[in-house]
Amino acid sequence: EIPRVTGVQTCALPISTPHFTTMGSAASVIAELVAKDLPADEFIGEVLKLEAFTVDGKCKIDEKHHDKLKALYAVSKSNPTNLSAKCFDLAEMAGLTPELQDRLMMCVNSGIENPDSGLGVYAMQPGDYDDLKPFFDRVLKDYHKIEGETFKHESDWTLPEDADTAYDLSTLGLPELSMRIRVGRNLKSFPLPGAMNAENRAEMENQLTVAFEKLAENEEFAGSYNSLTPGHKNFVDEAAYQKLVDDHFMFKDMSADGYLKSAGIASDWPTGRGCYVSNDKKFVVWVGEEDHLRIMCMFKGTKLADVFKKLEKALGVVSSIEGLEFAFSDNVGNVTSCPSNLGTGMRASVHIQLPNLTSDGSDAKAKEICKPLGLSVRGIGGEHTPIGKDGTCDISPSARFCITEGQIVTALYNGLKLLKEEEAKLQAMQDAEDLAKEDKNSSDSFVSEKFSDSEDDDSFMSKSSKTASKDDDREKEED
Ligand code: ADP
Ligand code: DAR
Repeated sequence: EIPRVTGVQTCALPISTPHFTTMGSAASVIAELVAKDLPADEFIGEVLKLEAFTVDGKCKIDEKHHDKLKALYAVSKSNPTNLSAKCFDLAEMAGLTPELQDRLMMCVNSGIENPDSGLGVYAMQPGDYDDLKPFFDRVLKDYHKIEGETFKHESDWTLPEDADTAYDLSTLGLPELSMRIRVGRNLKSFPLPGAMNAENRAEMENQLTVAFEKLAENEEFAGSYNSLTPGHKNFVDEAAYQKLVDDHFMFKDMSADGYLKSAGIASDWPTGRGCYVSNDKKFVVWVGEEDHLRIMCMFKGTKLADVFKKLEKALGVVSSIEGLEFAFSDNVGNVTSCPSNLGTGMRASVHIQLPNLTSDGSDAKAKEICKPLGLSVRGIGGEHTPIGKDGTCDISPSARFCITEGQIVTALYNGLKLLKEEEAKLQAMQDAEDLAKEDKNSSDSFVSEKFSDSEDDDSFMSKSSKTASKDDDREKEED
């Protein structure tokens, strides 16, 4: 374990981490190397030769990782907000066992291959958040804006007693909206999606198919499973798959998502992927997307509490099915592939028309207004898709971690209240503008009518001055 130094500040030790490590003489040598502003590969190459990174003349970090580490350092310079690079500590990695070094490099691969990643990190094993805690704690604190040294996620599905009425969107003057709340869950008995092979994926799907057959016996959540795996007894063809996607019951082709591909999460597509849809179409379970399971309730209405309580009940039924034990950590709650979903794994959204905030056809203004409200804006096809032509946006609270499930629904209601006020302000401004235009048009048409039959073709001003002079003559006569 390399002890840590503090107080030595520089732009970037190996991977632009604010953390320095006590490496005695190495600290000053590294500072000299940093000052040389060497190309990333040269810099890392020199650092890894230092005594602090070697034992018996051999680098503590396996050679197979060196090129990726050089690329990660380059990302830390080109994309300093990419958390896979920003939060990485090379000296810390040198102190890990070879197995943990391998796991850590898998976790940051998406960020290395996609420098524009906001996070660039995905967990690969259910235990990664605990086994690689120093690194993941830095990522979680940065991404979820957690103050203070320690944090602990607590889940709580409690809503205020009056939530049925208090969180009724009709109180905001909103019509029935498409409401959806989903949670990401992973089975503790498998690697997370990024580290699964085709065999894992098929085996997990077969286990879940049996679980879904038990679920089909439940009166409220009875339904059927649709598999994309060729040869699976519930296999559906391309047309049926596309219909499920268009109806928002199924996820898009993951192989099109570069971030998920680099993380290994989209591997072996479409093996082991599918969706369970209840007969009433209000309850859906995705299999094999970014998490093993995405469990969701979705229907049109105004009562957020209805969809929340239905999901809570559904989750109770699913998690009671034998063999379905979810990966959970006392520190970080429900374990998810992406740190952005950790803890609750919950995204609560509505599809709402925002014609004024999207009047330029983009989501830019909506995102600008929503960000300070703690809301995310997505397109009608979900993440990385465009908003609707009618200005429909997918609005959801951004927070998932170190917030309770009940607080997320509260955040959605309160956010929509403020968002509606912003939309109304723009509408009022638009109405005033329209009125002013109408007034101008009507006065213009009045004037043009008044003078339309005059013999001379004077300009309006000369015409009006003529009117004024006639009025003067009349006043003089009266006097
Ligand atoms: P996730 O919510 O699981 O992070 P996405 O944002 O990609 O994933 O959305 C997945 C699918 O769910 C997309 O087809 C999207 O249109 C749909 N969706 C999300 N929110 C709603 C909603 N409130 N009503 C209807 N469909 C929704
Ligand atoms: N492109 C990834 C997305 C992170 C959040 N979205 C998820 N998990 N679907 C990034 O790191 O930017």
